[in-house]
Amino acid sequence: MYKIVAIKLLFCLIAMPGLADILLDHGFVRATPPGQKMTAAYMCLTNSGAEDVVIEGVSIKIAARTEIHESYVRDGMMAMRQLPLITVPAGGRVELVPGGMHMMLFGVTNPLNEGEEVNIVLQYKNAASQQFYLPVQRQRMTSNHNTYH
Ligand SMILES: [Cu+2]
Repeated sequence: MYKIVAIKLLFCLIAMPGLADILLDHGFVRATPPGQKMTAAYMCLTNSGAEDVVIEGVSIKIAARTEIHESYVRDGMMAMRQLPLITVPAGGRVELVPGGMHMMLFGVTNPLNEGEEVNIVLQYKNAASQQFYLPVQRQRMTSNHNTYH
């Protein structure tokens, strides 16, 4: 009994410093057919806190490496560039959607099937981290008709 209370207290103490107020919704990882080692994750991040939250690392277990990317148009062609971090402003919202910012997963060894869940850990600059689960979904129609990212 006392042991359980003590353990719970310990977790609270660990979680408290710099506990980020990030809410994740509309998240999904795009399903992969066998043989495809790369895919992308999308999500909306809302910061209900009074301070900006800077995401400087992303770790997704089923991928060897995850990068923060941004799609943009260069000479009429879709291109991507890597971003060092994502800042979710205090009281603000950042949307990672097909055709815009996204997380790029490299080294995905097993096919991702619709209905599965993927563990994702966001590492914040203040050393706190937060864990989420994203569902795997097939290609989703988007308003900008972008089919690449
Ligand atoms: Cu990308």
